[in-house]
Amino acid sequence: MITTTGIPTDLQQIADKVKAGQRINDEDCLLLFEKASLGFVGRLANEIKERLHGNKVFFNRNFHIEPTNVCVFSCNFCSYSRLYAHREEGWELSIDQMLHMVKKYDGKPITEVHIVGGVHPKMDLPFFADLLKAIKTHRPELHIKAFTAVEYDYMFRKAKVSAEEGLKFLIAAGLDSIPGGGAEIFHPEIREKICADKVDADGWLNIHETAHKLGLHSNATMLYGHIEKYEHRIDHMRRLRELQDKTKGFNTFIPLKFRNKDNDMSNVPESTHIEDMKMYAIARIYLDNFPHLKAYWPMLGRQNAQLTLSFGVDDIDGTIDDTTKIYSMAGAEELNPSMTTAELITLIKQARRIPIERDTLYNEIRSFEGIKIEANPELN
Ligand code: V47
Ligand code: SF4
Repeated sequence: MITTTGIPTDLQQIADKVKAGQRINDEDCLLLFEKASLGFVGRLANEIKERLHGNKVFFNRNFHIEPTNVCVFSCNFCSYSRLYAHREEGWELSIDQMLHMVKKYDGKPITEVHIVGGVHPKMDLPFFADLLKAIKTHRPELHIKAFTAVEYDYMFRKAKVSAEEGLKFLIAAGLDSIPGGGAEIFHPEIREKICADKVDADGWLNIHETAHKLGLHSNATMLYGHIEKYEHRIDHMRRLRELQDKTKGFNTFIPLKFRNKDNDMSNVPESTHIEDMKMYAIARIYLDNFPHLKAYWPMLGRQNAQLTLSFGVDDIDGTIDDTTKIYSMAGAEELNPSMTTAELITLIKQARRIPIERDTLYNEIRSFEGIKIEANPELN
């Protein structure tokens, strides 16, 4: 059946639900993936984005520390890690080296350090607690967003502590929030094929639920565009939506496009740009209880990240300052990911949006509406 506007009735019913602020179900979501045009989902997602945040697009000033790329796990999509047996090919940073990286930003208006890396058998819970303490002692106001649920699961099991005990210990040392990595695809049919040996869906969700109960906020990711089917993406988002209903602890959802360079899944083609934009739009429509949707520009590239701002995205992460290797090693366009604040602002303004600098928890620091960015050295 087709409506007078030319839109199939089933799709029109979904549009009516979204416009009325109602939640769509899994069948609706599958229909959007399979049948809806990019324009159709894009319009709906944009409506939701503007209802939530008007014309604002958020960014922050951050840098990454990747303590090591040595990893006990062997995820097939990972281009970044080196097994412990080949650790001479990777890197292992000491606390002093990492503190030195933090000190490079002394006097600069950075608000967040994002710490994530491989799972190294010798970097344990006391080591990371000492790292957090050293950073907080040096710069107490710097927000530390650190370690994925995969890293927590390993370090807590090794230390023989529960998620609650381990997280409390790290919060006391300076942990402020948790990034969204390690989620990949929750469904066991796919998880067993792409990352069989690391924490499963329940373990990942349990760590985030525990963190939320302890008052921490966290993010959630999904690695899409490889061997998974739409049903697996929907299953993944449903589990996140259910947990968010319980805890309200997630800040943002970050779809991560699978990149296929130099990994054991290099034979799997990457998704098209149209598929990427549809993924963002449908995530915005389905995850009605997630306040934010982030496009991570080092992985998508600047121009595609800019395009997502018309497909439901309200956040493009941070300046990064060339401090992450995960995506460049996997084939992302951004070989040396770094943008000045002025470049981030320009990118957002070119999409006719209002750039808002935020902190990690989305408190607004400064609006750049109407501010001339040329010849403003503070933004470089
Ligand atoms: O979990 C690894 C992904 C993630 C590949 O919370 C790959 O603000 C694509 O989670 N192709 C880690 N993706 C990074 C991450 C993240 C990034 C930015 C911001 C936040 C946040 C979190 O990177 C891993 C995995 O899903 N990844 N290899 C690859 N070949
Ligand atoms: Fe290790 Fe993470 Fe790479 Fe998996 S994705 S091999 S857990 S570094």
